Amino acid sequence: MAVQGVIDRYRPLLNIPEYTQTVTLLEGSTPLIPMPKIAEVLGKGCKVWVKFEGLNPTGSFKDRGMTVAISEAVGRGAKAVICASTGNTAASAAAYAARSGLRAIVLIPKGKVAAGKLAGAVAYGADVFQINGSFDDALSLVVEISNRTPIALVNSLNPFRLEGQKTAAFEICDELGFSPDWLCLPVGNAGNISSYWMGFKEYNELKGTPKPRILGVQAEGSAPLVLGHPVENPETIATAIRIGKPARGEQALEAAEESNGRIISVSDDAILSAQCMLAASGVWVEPASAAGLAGLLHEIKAGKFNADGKKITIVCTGHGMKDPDIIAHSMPAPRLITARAEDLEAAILGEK
Ligand code: AN7
Repeated sequence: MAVQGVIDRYRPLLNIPEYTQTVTLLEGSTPLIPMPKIAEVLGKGCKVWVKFEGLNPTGSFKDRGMTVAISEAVGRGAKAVICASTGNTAASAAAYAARSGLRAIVLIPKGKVAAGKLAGAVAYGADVFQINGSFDDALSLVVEISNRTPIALVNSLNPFRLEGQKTAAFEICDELGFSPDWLCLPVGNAGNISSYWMGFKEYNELKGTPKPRILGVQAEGSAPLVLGHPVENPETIATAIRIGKPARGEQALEAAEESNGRIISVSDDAILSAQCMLAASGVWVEPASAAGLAGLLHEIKAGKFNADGKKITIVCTGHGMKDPDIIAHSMPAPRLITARAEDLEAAILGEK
């Protein structure tokens, strides 16, 4: 099968207008990587896969939704798109806009966007603006502008974003030949959890594939859906999910409830240690992307989750290279040695 983007691969299952003009970077079809070492830690006879969304063209799952949002915008004659972003949406919007000749305008919270994301948005040629404020402030500004002008909003309030992102659920079912018992993933603005649930429900109706239970995971300092109210000053080292008023919050809570799952929160330390655990199996993800595993470990430790015999998919939403500084801070710097073979040998043998 020739390489396809998500629109070509799943077009009959996408609720998109006729006039949609496909703009693709051949996103999607990301690997579902077996994680036997982690499965052993989680429970007896359980099977674990990582859906590694960091391997999309701009390094995150956002590309699935962006191909559809931009394709729709182009089809209807939009000349510019706008989004607020904690980083990945910005980079993705910028790339797909560049590909289709649209202007991309992105608004980010100053100082809170990881280096690899900001660099991407700039490299793809977006007009990047920053505010002294949060993602939530930025989102309300871009919503207002998109209401006042013909500039198309490409945040996940845009329903076409969800149409694209639900394809990840299709891919998991198609690849496994069944659906997992549990799907674990980070929750920020809550578009992705809503998309997955849509996708699994649709496959259930179409093909009878059973629906998984969903474990959504927020960071403790940014956990509006766990606390039950917006968080004015969200904080977390996982800047991707540093969001206090999720646009799709209601839908996310519904997904958790309908799937007989739940949304929980974990500490930044738990996120960082899950990030290391994934890296120790060769999968380096950005901090937010480790939240799903962190949540799973948290629930198992608290005796609230029995992983024995379960089939579990962990969604890792973004690549580790998006946020290299985190690792530089949490890991020891490489040891400096003199440029002599004896020193290198001694260092390797641990004599010094
Ligand atoms: C790596 O880029 O909100 O719950 O502006 O980048 O669908 O918001 C990013 C979110 C998880 C949360 N993992 O997904 C943005 C933005 C990564 C992310 C999420 C994001 P949603």
